[in-house]
Amino acid sequence: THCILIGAPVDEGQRRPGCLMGPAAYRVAGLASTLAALGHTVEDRGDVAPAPGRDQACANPAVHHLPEIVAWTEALAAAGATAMEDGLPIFLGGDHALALGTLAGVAAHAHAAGRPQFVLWLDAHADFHTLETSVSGNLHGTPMAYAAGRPGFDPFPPFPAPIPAENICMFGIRSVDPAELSALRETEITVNDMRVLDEHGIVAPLRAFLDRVRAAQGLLHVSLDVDFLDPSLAPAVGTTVPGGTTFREAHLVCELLHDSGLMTSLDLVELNPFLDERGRTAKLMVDLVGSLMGRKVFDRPTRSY
Ligand code: DIR
Ligand code: MN
Ligand code: MN
Ligand code: MN
Repeated sequence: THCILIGAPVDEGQRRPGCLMGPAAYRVAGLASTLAALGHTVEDRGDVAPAPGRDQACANPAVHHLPEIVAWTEALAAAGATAMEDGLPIFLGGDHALALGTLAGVAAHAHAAGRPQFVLWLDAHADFHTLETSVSGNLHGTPMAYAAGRPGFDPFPPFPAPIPAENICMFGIRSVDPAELSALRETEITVNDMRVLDEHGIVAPLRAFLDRVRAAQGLLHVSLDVDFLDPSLAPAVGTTVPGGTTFREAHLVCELLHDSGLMTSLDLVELNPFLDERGRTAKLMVDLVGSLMGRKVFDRPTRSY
């Protein structure tokens, strides 16, 4: 696979500075050499630099850094759509607001290619707020709503081809605000919260989703938020939520995704290296990418996919 690294040092989607150091931390933690050791080619396109933000009106006074995030969205959508032509983009965040842009970019590409776009959202949070419903005003809590085509994103470019709810699957969810919950209840989005994973494990719910992606010959964007992991494993994130996935659960998700051969783009988001313990979280994220891209202990024959 030709892996295209795209730095997205977005820091304005939340209030704890440090995510802007994420792309550098992934590079220091050996992401490129990890991919190369697995036999992939790697092209690092450096960090995206957005145009200066333009003033934007917003009725919700809590929302902050809207001009900056709109500018990031435009720049990352363009970089993402271009990279999809050339290989497998891996977006190095940056907070989760970067997914406003990456999802727009990959969805535009899928639409032009006549393929359905699917999303696997690995996160403690649903990130399903609109500009109107956000209580924190932190725009990292909005990308999934934008991509699903919810109204209330007027300052942003219209989402190119809104992703049908049936094509969206969330894993690891355990912190959802009331407005997100009532909106999610109105949709067909598959929400595999931690309770579902406790009861059914990783394999059955993930296979059910991947079978749908395969049957539709879809493109699959995976968005991996550091807080998908339990904070005891991955402390370097601004919004820790107890009760996250274990080391093996997270690797198993990645291994099954690799076996499926279906992933076509990837976000790594919310790493805040300023909160890390000597690169521990950055290295874990790089190890997970290793599993996503084919690292395994034995070459055991896998079940048909
Ligand atoms: C909360 C937290 N739902 C908010 N969101 C996220 O601020 O809207 N934390 N994404 O990581
Ligand atoms: Mn600022
Ligand atoms: Mn998130
Ligand atoms: Mn999160």
